[in-house]
Amino acid sequence: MSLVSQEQIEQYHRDGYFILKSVIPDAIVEALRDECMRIIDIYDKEMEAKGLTKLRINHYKKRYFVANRSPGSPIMTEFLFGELMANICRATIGGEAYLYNEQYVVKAADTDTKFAWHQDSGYVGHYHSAFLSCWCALDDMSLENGTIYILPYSRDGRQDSDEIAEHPEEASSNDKVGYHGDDPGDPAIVPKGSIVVFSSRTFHRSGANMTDQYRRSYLAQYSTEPIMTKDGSAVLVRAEPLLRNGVRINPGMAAAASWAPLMSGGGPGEGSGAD
Ligand SMILES: O=C(O)CCC(=O)C(=O)O
Repeated sequence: MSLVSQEQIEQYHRDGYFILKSVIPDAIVEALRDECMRIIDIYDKEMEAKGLTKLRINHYKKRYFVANRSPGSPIMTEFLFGELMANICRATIGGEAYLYNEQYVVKAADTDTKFAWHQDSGYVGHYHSAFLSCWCALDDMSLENGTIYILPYSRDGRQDSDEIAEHPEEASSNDKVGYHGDDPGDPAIVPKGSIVVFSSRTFHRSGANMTDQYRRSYLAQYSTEPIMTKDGSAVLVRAEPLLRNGVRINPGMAAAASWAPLMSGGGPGEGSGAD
């Protein structure tokens, strides 16, 4: 049986998302979690050195979006360019896929850690083809620890599922907010190792972490073509090929070697504007 069922493919096109439960092996979840904590530790030290408690949408010891650290990490690179992600891309966006962005999203034990309704496309800032977001749960996800909530297309009020809403910035958090209705969305209550797969046009949010444990996710995003800056002169974040004609053309480390690490720029949390 293939990883993604026909029913899930239909749900992706109809509702904008589907869920794969417990598909990441435990050892990989643990390795990604270890990398996450190592990277957050470095990030904390960077914020401390700069004397910052808020850096774009990052809030010291509360909520972190740390993007595009995979070039320094073999485990992250193997995961991003491995067969699991390749399978999900083939089933959703098809045989051409580029890594666009990747980031850890960490909520520390703090009630001030919710993240506002948005489309990932709302963080890009100009029109682009929809891309794919694979939100990987590195901890068991619950209402209490601030899982994500998804709003299916049929409930988000848009006329056209390709539409990117306006995303004005919320002053207190710097979050961009794209949905202002009162639908709470559907929470993804999933065990660690699960993946919520959704389109960059799908509205989602996440709750506050009310527990005394970290809540960690890893978001891997893939586009069907390079996503460029508005004037088309440069790649916006990343455009490293994963699939061409459905075939994995970059298994292993080649992408990491050919890409200069962005240590202080790139992802949503770090200033590219893309989420
Ligand atoms: O992990 C989360 O809390 C949500 C992350 C998210 O929505 C995003 O990065 O687009």
